[in-house]
Amino acid sequence: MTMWYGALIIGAPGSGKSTFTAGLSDCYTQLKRDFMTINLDPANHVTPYHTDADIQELITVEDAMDRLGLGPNGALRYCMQTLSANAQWLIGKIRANKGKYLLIDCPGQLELYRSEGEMDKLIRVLEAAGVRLCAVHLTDSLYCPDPASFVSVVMSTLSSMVALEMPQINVLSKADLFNEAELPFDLDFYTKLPDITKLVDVLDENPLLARYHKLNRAIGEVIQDMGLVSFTPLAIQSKADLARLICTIDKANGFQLIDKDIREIVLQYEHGIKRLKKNLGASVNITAAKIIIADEAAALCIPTVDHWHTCLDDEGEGFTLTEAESQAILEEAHEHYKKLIFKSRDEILPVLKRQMPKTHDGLVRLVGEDFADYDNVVDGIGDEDAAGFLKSMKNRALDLIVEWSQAKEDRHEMVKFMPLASKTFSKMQSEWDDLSHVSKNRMEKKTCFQTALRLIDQLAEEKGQITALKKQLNMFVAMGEMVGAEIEEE
Ligand SMILES: Nc1nc2c(ncn2[C@@H]2O[C@H](COP(=O)(O)OP(=O)(O)OP(=O)(O)O)[C@@H](O)[C@H]2O)c(=O)[nH]1
Ligand SMILES: [Mg+2]
Repeated sequence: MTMWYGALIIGAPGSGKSTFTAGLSDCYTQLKRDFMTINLDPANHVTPYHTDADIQELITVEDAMDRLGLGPNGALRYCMQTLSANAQWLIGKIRANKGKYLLIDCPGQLELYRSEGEMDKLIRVLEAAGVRLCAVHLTDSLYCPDPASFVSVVMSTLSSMVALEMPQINVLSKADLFNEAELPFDLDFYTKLPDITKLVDVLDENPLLARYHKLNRAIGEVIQDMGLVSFTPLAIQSKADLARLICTIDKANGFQLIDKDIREIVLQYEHGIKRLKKNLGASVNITAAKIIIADEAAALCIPTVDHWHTCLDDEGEGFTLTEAESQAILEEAHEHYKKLIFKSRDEILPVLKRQMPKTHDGLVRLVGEDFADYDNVVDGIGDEDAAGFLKSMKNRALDLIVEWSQAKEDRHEMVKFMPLASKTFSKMQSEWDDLSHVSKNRMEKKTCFQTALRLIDQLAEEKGQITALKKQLNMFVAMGEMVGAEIEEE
């Protein structure tokens, strides 16, 4: 399911929501984060940011006031009800911007943020469509000098936290206007709220409010007992404040995790994924490939990502033949193999070049001109035993090709060739068995041979090719042994 992450920017009228949306837009542009801005405030005629979707395309407060004779607040609620009823309009806008981070600027009227209210319903619909939001609730620090107002805005902050049932970050906006000298407490007190009942004590100093001492204390205790509200100060000009908030929001809505994951995949795995698709088919199961590589990496005691790079991030094209190339090689082999005779291993490539150029080119792409690429890899392992094994394997295979080229046209010679080939394969197997674990691991770290075989066998469009090949080889070795025993008896 496609997911969208974003911030739902809420708070009382004038608390700085639109300014904050604009501040985040600027930062995201600088950070090169793909985002879209959505204005859900039907009274926001001018926004300090570019809007990608705007509720005013659907309805405006003036429309509602004119047509239904409603006052500004009633009209706003009507607009939000219209939006709720037409949530698919908004979802369509979001779906058209796949994977973009959402910045949603909301209206300020507190009554919209009740439980089961207009915003609550809209949020649930968005959640069902795969939108993961974090509410950012702005509170104007201009309320700090008046304890009664401040207690009331803290209450409304708490109320939206409880009603909306979603992660919420509380911001004390316009922190640059906070003037400690004029206030009974410092900024830390207003943001961390260690004991809000102290503000209630200040209220008691006002004879008018002292009459409501019990009520005020009860409200203070509700806030205190909930222990949910604290604020992050924000001065919109401060990039440091914005950066801190961006990190907090990303953590709260889960974007931090996915963002890391996407970046990891894009940066660390992108090239390898392309190569896997090219070599094993576009529908190759990338997760299964990662599991195989992780498994092999664990056996080698190296990080998965390192092994992934070695196995798949070859800067060159790697050994891939198009279907047409493979077909051409098969046809060429079918036509010319009978005339093919090598006197020694050194003749193999030159003779192929003359008689079967397509096959020659394919082979050179795999091993390099004159086996140079093969030899480079072998020398790069940095392990004498492993290098010795691989060189011996190459020579044994080439010698076998020489023998086969000479025997293939003579049935009697072919009978003798079978036990010879069988012995060669058995020797290769025992040389492999004799190789120490350390050498095998060093070899695998450089060549990814074992890993590549597993990837091909388990993930290529036609599965089990390597397993089938091993079975055939085992059968061939057994047959060779049988034939060899018979020849000896004769
Ligand atoms: N000094 C200062 N002023 C700010 C800050 N943030 C916003 N303002 C100002 O506060 C006023 C209100 O800001 P808006 O962004 O329009 O607030 P709003 O919450 O979107 O308002 P409504 O859409 O009417 O609900 C504007 O004049 C802003 O310039 C800030 O961090 N510091
Ligand atoms: Mg606004």
